[in-house]
Amino acid sequence: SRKLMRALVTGFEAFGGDSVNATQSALKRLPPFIKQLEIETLLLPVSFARAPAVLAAGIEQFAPEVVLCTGEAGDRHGFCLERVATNLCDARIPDNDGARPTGCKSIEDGPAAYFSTLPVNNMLAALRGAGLPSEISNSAGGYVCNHVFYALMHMAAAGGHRWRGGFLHVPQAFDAVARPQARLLLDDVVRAIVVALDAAAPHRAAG
Ligand code: PCA
Repeated sequence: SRKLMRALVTGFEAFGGDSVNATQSALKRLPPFIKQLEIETLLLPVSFARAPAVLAAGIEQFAPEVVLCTGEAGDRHGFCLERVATNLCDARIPDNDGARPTGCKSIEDGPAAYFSTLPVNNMLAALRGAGLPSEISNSAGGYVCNHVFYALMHMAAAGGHRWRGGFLHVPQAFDAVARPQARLLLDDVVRAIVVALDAAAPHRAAG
């Protein structure tokens, strides 16, 4: 079928005193379509309190079939397909509102964890096939990315949704001013998101 489908891709603002976030920069460079996937982008605040509602509103408005949230993880060497969101907030640094929750739950009455409902194995094979250093990660950390990923999967589990969702962590990308040391190029981040989305599209086999 040549029916158009929609994908919502989110990224984050800069945080932790940085002036850039590779995911925010990459969002601006994404194409409007990837084959029959129509791409909508949404920037999320690095805020434990505010990000989940912004995400929920975006999903409501765009009615996507696929939701891929992305965030930057400065300590990762490759692209990390997150397999599991845990019901945990455990921040090492304050978020952009100055909040630093530690050792608490993302959602008080939620289960311990949710798995991504995107085909992470397919996506990994596609990323590696495109020559992009990638792995599957079993922890999205304890900061706002995990919190948003957990909120996303909690929404998905609530039912009545036809979308599948997951999370991709990306390394820092070169920026002449802010990230002169980074070896990865922003174009590679854009390419990774495109390849991951194409492999996650519902017309593909699950894996
Ligand atoms: N990375 C952070 C939050 C925002 C972002 O891009 C994280 O990994 O939690």
